[in-house]
Amino acid sequence: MADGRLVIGTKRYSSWSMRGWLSVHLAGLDVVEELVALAQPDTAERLTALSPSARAPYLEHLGVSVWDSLAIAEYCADIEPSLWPVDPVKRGFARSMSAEMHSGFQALRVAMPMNLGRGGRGLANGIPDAVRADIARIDALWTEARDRFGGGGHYLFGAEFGNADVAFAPVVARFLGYGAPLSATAQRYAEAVRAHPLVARWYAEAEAEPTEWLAERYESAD
Ligand SMILES: N[C@@H](CCC(=O)N[C@@H](CS)C(=O)NCC(=O)O)C(=O)O
Repeated sequence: MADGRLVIGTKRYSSWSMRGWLSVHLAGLDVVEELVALAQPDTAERLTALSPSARAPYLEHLGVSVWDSLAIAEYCADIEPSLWPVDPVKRGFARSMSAEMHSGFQALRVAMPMNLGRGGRGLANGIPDAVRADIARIDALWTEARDRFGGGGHYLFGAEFGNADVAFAPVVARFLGYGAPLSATAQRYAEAVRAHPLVARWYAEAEAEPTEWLAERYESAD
C-alpha cells in the first residue's frame, strides 16, 4: 500500500500541480495520484471532496496533510534536503526566487495560461508590456542564478534539479509554449528543464490525457 496520495489537476493545464508533482517525485514519496480534470462541470465538487483548500495540488503523506505547492516543496525538502542548495547564499537566492514566482508574475499567468499543447504559437496581438516586464524579470533571475551558481550543471544551482527549478518548470512550459523571447542563457536553461526526465514524463502523460478534458478556458488564449 502507498504512503499517501497526491491530488493534481489536468497535466496539460495545471501549473501548480506540476510543481507539487515534481517535488513529490524528486523526494521519492510513494503516493497514489488522484487526478481531477480541470474546467469540467464536476471539478469544484471533486476538488472540494479531495482537498482541504478545494485546489490542486494536495498531498497526504504518512498522516500529514499539506496543501499549496510551496508548502509541498518545503515538506518534500524536509524529507530530501538536496531540494534546496546547502550553501546559505545559494539557498537564500533559491528560496527568494521561488517565493517571488509563487506570489508574483500575475500578468504572465493571465496572458499565458499553461497549455502544454500550445506548440510555440505566440499571442495574436503580440506581448503586452506588463507581460514583457514579467518575462524580463524572470530572464534576469535565471541568468543571475546560472551565472553565479549554475557552473557544473544545466540547472539554476548547478547539476541538481531542485525546488527552484520546480518553481519555474511551468514558466518554462509557458515560455516554450508561447514562444517568449529569451536571452541565450535563459533559452538554454529552458531547454534543459524541458529535457529533464521528470518534466518529459509530465509532458508525455499530459499528451496521453483524453481529448474530452480539453477546455476552452485554457485553449483560447490569444
Ligand atoms: N497557491 C496554490 C494555487 C493552487 C491552484 O490554484 N490550483 C488550481 C489548479 S492549477 C486549482 O486547483 N484550481 C481549481 C479549479 O480550477 O477549479 C498552490 O500553490 O498550490
